Amino acid sequence: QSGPVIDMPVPASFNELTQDPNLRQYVGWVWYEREVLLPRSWLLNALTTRVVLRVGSAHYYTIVWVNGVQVTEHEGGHLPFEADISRIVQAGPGALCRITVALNNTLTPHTLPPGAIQFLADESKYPKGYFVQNTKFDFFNYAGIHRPVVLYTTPTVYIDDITVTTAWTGNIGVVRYQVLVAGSTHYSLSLSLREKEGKVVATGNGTVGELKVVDPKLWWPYLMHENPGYLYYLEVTLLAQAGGESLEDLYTLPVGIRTVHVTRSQFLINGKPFYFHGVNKHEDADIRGKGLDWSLIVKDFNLLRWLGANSFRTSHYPYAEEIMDLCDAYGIVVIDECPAVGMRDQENFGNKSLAHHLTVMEELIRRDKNRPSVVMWSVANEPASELTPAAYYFKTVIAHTKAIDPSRPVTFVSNANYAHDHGAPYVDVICVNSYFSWYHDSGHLEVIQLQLNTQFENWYETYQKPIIQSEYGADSIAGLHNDPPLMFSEEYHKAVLQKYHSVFDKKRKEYVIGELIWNFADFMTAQAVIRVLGNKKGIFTRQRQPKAAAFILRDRYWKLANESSCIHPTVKYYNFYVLKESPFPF
Ligand code: BDP
Repeated sequence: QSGPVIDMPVPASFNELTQDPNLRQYVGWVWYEREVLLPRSWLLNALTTRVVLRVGSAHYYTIVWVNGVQVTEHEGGHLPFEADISRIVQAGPGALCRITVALNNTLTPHTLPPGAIQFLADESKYPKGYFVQNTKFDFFNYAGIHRPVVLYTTPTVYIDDITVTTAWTGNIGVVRYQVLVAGSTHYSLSLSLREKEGKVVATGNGTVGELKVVDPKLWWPYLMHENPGYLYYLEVTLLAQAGGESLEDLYTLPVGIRTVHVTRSQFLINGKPFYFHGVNKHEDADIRGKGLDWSLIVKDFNLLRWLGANSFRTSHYPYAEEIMDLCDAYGIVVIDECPAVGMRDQENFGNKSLAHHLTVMEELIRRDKNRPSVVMWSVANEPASELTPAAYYFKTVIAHTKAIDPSRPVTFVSNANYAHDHGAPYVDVICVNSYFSWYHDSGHLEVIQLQLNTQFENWYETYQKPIIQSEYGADSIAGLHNDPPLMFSEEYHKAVLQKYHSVFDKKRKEYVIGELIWNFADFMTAQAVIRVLGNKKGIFTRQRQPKAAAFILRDRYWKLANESSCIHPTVKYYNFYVLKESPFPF
């Protein structure tokens, strides 16, 4: 009944695991199914045990059944969702649990990112019923169950959510908490904040409160301190009664004590100016597409540290929680972006899109709000912000984001070429992308400095807000050389970067607060005459080997780190390999 069935790993994108071109470009429903045996102890006492199924992310629209009963549906890739499946699995005598997932990767004008199905009806050119999916974003629309699917239990009275914000003054650190409990109104909560070594430094109780830490070890970005990414651990213990038994739910949340502030020309972390010298990434690799891969994650972090990068933007969607955990632990600063990319048509700005956009921001903030590494939310990348409806649309999205999380600044990534920008008036930091001497004045390296200077001056004059160059770069095919530099050669790639850098060096003394290269690594895109097996603007190849541009950037980033007034004097170009003890047991 179901058609062909093949083995499909989870997590992974399904597109590139076979030799079948139809599966690679498939648009529509796919089905996953797996039977698992649950521990009997999970099933015996429905009054005390709650069983949950959690999906890290699935792209794009997902419906989940357990033992044939629908338990949840979710719209949107890149973010987790879960379902309480206790009643279903605890109802029957057997411990077998059949999990069925139907997933559809069709993008519409109202999804994030948006897309459109185009039917091609001319039967002299196309077979009957022929259609293609068109998107206006520049990465391949990989699909599948991209992140881990887990089953876990909690007691029936449980910690549903924790919100933590931090501050410090003088030698006192403050951790404000709010705990949400579900399942009962009768319970007790106690909290202990532990240092990394385990020593309790503050205790509290109740659902809302404040913990004070004397002489706190602050959370600092990588290269801004000799001990970056310092995390405390907040242990929250809930005690309750149910079914005549005592229940205990214990959750441990990593907490970094740090502050973030934005002035008219600076970005301050713990009161000190922070300059973003980092990258834009993609979740993208050979074979697995956007599927989570621990080896790739660790390799990428080692490359970031080799490069001397202190930050990245999660272009153009939220990244896996496993990646975010390491940012917290290593002190890599994150601009956390939602999947609003490729919004180029009028119909992407209606009420339906807006309602979904607000939900996505809520889901993203709920997931990442407690992360010290996340210093700013990005609500969109290069939408058609010149269109009239974009004004109300982005005013609403930004206001909603700030209302849910008043503790972080918000940005909106603009393309320097769009005449009128409806997002910028509402943001705290201006993020601008530009590709001088690439998409415009192609081959003319000599115009970069003038045009970039003009770009910065125009934006600053109009908005009086700090600016991040959130994308710049050029394609190069690894191993292609030409001197004098010609487009697509490694020499041209280097030259573009160097021209941009000379302007950054002037403007960073004024109001430019960061530079993020496009892109960390080559990545797959839809097929197009301007794409050679994908986008080649990576400073690393897709296999994570450095191109010439990587060495230019590495010299620069370590120089910037060493120049920065707040860098600890012992941090040198050469000792990056002295890694601190790994915080995670992977
Ligand atoms: C930028 C987009 C990015 C593209 C890049 C490019 O934000 O997604 O990949 O252009 O064309 O405008 O390389």
